[in-house]
Amino acid sequence: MQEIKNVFDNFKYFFIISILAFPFYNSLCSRNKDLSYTSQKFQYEEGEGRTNQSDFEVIIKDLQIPWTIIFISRNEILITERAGKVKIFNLQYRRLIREFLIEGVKHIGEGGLLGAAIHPNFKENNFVYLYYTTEQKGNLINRVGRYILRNYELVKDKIILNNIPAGGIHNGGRIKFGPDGHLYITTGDAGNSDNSQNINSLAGKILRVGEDGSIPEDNPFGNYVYAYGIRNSQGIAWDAEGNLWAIDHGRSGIQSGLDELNLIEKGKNYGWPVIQGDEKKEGMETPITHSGEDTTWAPADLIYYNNSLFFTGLRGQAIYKYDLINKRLYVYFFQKFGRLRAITIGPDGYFYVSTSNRDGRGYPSEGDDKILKINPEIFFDSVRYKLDGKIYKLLVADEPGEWSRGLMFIRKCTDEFYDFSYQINPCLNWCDGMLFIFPDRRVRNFWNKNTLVDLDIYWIDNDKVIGRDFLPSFEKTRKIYTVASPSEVDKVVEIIK
Ligand SMILES: [Ca+2]
Repeated sequence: MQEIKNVFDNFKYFFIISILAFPFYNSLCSRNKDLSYTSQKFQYEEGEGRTNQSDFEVIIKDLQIPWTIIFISRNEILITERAGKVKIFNLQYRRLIREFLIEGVKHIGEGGLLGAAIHPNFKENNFVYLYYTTEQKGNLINRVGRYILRNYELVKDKIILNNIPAGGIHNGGRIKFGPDGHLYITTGDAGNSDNSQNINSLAGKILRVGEDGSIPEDNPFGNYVYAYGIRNSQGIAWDAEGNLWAIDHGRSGIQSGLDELNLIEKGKNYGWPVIQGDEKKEGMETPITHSGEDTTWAPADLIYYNNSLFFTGLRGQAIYKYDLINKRLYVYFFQKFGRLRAITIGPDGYFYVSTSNRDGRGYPSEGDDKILKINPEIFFDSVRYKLDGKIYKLLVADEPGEWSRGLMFIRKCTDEFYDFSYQINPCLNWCDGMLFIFPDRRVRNFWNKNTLVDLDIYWIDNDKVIGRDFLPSFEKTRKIYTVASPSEVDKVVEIIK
């Protein structure tokens, strides 16, 4: 009975749509006949959601908790595995060419062989820096050691920084050379949150160390500490202006959430454990953005690319993009590969990302852990359609205005025009553009708020508008495909006035 009623309802809506839309449709077509693509068949490219096969590929399989990926030459990557191995792969042949077991690594809980970095003059001095958990006089500590990688042999050189407090959890572990030539090291509170506010402890900090382990003269407290009040940062990156950014894990347990993205300045206090989320306190820094109380990113690594910060999510199981211009957060590949950890950009301009499904908190699938190669273009104009052999892009809106997640998505409407008429949110406070198309809940009543003509789609090819449609014409084709998978919300077609 319910079903019959639905069908009736749907039919009713179709009727209303047709009546409402008819004059607009006519006027649009008569204005610009060559923009009519309505009779042609749209075909979404193979792949899931907005991603095509060519947008990402698995290039290495069967790793054990890869923690860091760094390029040591155009075709060679160095990977750390948390259990204690450094592996070097040739990407051209996709082959493991060397592996080294790092002496002394204690793989306990979240500790083990974590970060790696190469010296800015690596080509000359062959210096590789490794951050790892080890045991010293019966105590668990974290340490940064320098190694020399020459002729495919990795030789221990010296300890750069020792006695960073370690624990079963919160070992930090990301290391990167900054634009100033110093080595930056993220540490966690090692399970003792008091460490974070203590500027004499190396735990819960962002540290800044000379390439040889010295204390840079202009460090703020005369020791290795560069910034404090950190809970467990595992990712830092500098943007094009040289600003330092860091992700930080927020509280865990039942109340897990409030993961942070912070703009890091020398000597500043990032609040843990005194303030969280939006809380403010004099002398402490509130994050630029955070995940909210009910969402956990578990951010694991951070890079900067094209006015955006990208970070991976372990528990969040996604790649996140924070757009520094419109200050919005976008979510990609949600739950597609499981837990994600390392992310880097190769000399070829592609992103390289590792899964972390074998770290005891995931569900490994065949081939885990993997290294994925991802075309970064998909994070910027990822919405593509194939039409008669040509690929068209729909651009991303910078500021879609008042719309909520999942609003307005026309999802695989197949042959049934009825599919339009399912309710998602009462829609659109913004009907002044065109837009469309968002996951997963379907659309109903969206013509109620304004007139139907407000809902246009513009087809864009190489940044030129080459076609335009609006709802009734889609109904005619009766074939519409997704622009993003339901889980990859937060993408909008650009509004062109
Ligand atoms: Ca904080």
